[in-house]
Amino acid sequence: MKADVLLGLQWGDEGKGKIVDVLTPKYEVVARFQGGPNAGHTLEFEGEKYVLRSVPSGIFQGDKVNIIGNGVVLDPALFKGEVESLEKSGHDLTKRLLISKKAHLILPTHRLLDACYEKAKGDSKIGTTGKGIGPTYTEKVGRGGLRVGDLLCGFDEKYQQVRTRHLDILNQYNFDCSSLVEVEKEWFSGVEKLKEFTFVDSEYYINKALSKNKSVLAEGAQGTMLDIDFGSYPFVTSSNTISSGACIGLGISPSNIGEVFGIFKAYCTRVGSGPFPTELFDETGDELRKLGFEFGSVTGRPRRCGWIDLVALRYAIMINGVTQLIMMKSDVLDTFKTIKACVAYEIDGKQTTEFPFEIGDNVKPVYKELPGWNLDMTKMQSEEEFPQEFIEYVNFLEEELNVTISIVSVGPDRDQTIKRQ
Ligand code: 2SA
Ligand code: MG
Repeated sequence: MKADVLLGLQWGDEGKGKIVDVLTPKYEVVARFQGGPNAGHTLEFEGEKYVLRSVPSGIFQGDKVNIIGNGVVLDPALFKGEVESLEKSGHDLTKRLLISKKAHLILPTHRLLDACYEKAKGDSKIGTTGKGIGPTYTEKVGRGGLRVGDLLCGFDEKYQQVRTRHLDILNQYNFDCSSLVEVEKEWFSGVEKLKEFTFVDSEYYINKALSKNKSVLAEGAQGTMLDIDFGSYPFVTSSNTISSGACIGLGISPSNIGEVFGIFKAYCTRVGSGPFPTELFDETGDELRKLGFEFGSVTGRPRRCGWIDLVALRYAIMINGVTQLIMMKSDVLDTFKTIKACVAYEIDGKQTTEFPFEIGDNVKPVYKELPGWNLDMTKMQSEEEFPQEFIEYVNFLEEELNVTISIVSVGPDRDQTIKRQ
C-alpha cells in the first residue's frame, strides 16, 4: 500500500481540516508531517465547530490511528489545551494518538525568540503566528533542538542548557522575558499531559502499517506557497509543506507515495506579510472576506483576499505532483456577477505563466473573466444540480490546470461536499 498525501496549494486555509475529515473514513492511519500549532484546521459537523492545531484531523473517527510525525514541532502547553478541549466534548485521545519521539519541542523561549526576531525586523517582519515555529525549526537544523523522546530521560539538564543559551540571545536584544516563569509553569504542566500519550518511532509504525496494506493519509498544514523552499520566501513558514515533505516528515520513501490530493479555494487568501499578486483592495475583496468569513483560525487576523491565481496554482501542482484537485468554498462566489481568474503575470510589459523568483509591485495579474452563476449552491447534493456557468468555471480550471477536480465543496459542513464522477 502507498500513503496518500493531502495538502494545501495556496497560502494555507484552503479548508484541509474539512476534507481530511471527509476523506478519513477511507483511511486507517492519519498522520501530520510538518508544521505545528501555527495550523488551525477547522472542522464542523453536527452543529459543533472544532479547531485542531497539532492533532491530526482523523481524531473524530473512533477507529483511526492518528500520528504526530517527526516533521512536526509540538508545544506541550498548547497541545494540552487542545487535548483537554477535545476531552471535554467527549473525545478520548490517549488510545488513538501516537507521537513521534523525533518530533521537536517548541520551548517557551522559542516563542519569545519568535516575538523578539519579529520585533527586530520592524517593517520587514514576516507576520508570523507567534507560536515559535521559526526558532524551533532553526534550532532543529542547527542541531540544538530538543525532541519529544528527550522527555523520557535527563530532560531537565538539557532544558536548562538550551534555556540559558536562549536567554543570552534575548538579553542581547534587551527583550522583555518577564512572562517566562509563568509560561514555563504552563509548559511543564503540558509536558505531564503529553507524557500520558505513547511516544513511538513513527517511521517504523507507518512503514509497518503500509507493508500490512493499511491505508495511510499524510495530512499537510499551511500551504505550498508558504513552503520554506518553494514559497514566496522569506514570507513563508519554516517547514516543507509540499508532498515531498511527507517523505521527510514521516519517513516514507518517495516510491511509497500514492495519490496527492491538492486543495485550493475557488479564490485566494493570505495572512501575514508577503507578495500576493491577485490581492484585491476594493469592495470585491471585502465581499470575499465577509462571505468567506476569512479571519485566521489561529490569530483571528483578517485574511487578505483576491481572485484565484492560476500561475501560482500551476506551480504548486507541478511541485507537488498533484493527482487530484479539490476545490473549496465555491459557494462564496455564488453572488458574484463576474468571476476573474489570473492566467498569467505581466512583468515589465512581458507576459509569463511561470512563477517568478521575486514578486514585486511590477508584477501585474492578467485576468480572464467568466460569468458568475448567481445561484445558491449550498444545498446542492450532486453535480447534476450545478448551474451551467459553474460547470464552465470548473471546466475552465481543469483545462488550465491539467488535473481533474474530483471534489467540490459548497459549504463548511461535511454534508456540503460533492464528489464528481
Ligand atoms: P509561522 O508562524 O512562522 O509559520 O508564520 C510564517 C508565515 O506563515 C503564515 N502561516 C499561515 N498562513 C495561513 N494559515 C496558516 N495556518 C492555518 C490557519 C492552518 C492551515 O491559521 O488556519 O491552513 O494549515 C498559517 N500558518 C503560518 C504566517 O501568516 C506567516 O506569513
Ligand atoms: Mg486554517
